[in-house]
Amino acid sequence: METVLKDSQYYIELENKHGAHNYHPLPVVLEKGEGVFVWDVEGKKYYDFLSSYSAVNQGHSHPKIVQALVDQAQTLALTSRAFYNNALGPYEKYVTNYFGLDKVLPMNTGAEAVETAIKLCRKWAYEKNGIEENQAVIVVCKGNFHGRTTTIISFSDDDNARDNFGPYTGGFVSIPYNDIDALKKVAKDKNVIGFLVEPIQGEAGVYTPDEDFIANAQAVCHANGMLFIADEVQTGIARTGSLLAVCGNCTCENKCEKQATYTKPDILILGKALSGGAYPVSAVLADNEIMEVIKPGQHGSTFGGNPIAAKVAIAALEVVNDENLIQNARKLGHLFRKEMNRIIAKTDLIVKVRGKGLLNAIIINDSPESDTAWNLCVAMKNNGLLAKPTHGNIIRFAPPLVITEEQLLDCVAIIEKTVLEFEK
Ligand code: IF1
Repeated sequence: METVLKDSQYYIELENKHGAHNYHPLPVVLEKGEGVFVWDVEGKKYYDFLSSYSAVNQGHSHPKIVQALVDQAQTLALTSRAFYNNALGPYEKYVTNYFGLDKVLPMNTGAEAVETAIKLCRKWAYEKNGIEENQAVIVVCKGNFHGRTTTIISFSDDDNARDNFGPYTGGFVSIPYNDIDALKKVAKDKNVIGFLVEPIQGEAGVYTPDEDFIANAQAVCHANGMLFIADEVQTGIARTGSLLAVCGNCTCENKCEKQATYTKPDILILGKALSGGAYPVSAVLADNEIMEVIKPGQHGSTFGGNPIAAKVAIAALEVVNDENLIQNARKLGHLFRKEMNRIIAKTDLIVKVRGKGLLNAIIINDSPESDTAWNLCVAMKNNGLLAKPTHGNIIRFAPPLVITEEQLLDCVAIIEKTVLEFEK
């Protein structure tokens, strides 16, 4: 029998041959993860500085989350919502209390949760706000990323995400990010019923708006009969050094609904880290007067609110509290940006670092069309740290939030060494 060498190249070729080419991964094949580390099939160990796009905030294979997953999988995995199950109710109580909104609608992926929020906002506008049939308009921002469905890509301005997937869904208007005057202007139209926004634009390159933008945007929404819809799929659940990015810079210990600077969304969208990466779990939260417009049969999902998801999400949210991930992300975020600025002073290769908590990006001194950021990521990979470029010349840095100060400084040393050795 022929023996096949199952090295990285083998698995890369397998994906190339049998998988759709809808991604361009860094050439590394992972087989194991634990905390902040992942290992490739050759046994090489890396720091994960992407965290599966901020899904693995709690670290890879967190024992408490894995235990919840295994226990529930062995007991009851799926009932559909045709029947009640004894895991969903306790989760709904827990998650609504955790985020300070009355009700939750459970889904699976981020894009599904965004779709849910759009449907909820529209239905509320027609039934509670007197908008005429089919006239509702939702405001979104240029440079947004909210997922991959046909409706969501309809209001993307990323050609790659959008081109040749038409015809597109109407009912959206786009304004520049961080432009409160533009929001005020479009809000005057009575058919404009909501503002869907990322509190920090992740895909656009970790673009942080002015300190007061989110609070001002909510105020504009409320003054004009609009719902303020926060997409915290990427920024939520401790990533930016607060429970939610809409919590701003408040120093209170994790009691978000009491924070002075908390801008409570009318509709809150969560995904990714809601499961710590163990399972696809997303959610839309809103207060009763909004959520009650959805009646039986009007929205749902086979897997949404399944017992495994419910147990996994509780465990994932408990870990955030147990291990003080909010405080850690905030503290180490400051340290990380300080260290990056120290490196920037020594090199022409990096122009700038920006971000909040442990969602950060460095801007590479080359054009978005260049392959410099990609090559730098390959070089960092070879030195034991995994990160990925976005928009050509930006590299996002988002380690699991369980990272220690010592590990973070170890990563800074890898980044520094790679940058200083790097030849364009
Ligand atoms: C891909 C980025 C991250 C999101 C926000 C909804 C969703 C996402 C704010 C949809 C998803 C992803 C998906 C991933 C790349 C990615 C991403 F690079 F595009 F910006 F995270 F950094 N709202 N973000 O960021 O969630 O349906 O994927 O569960 O390859 O599409 P999903």
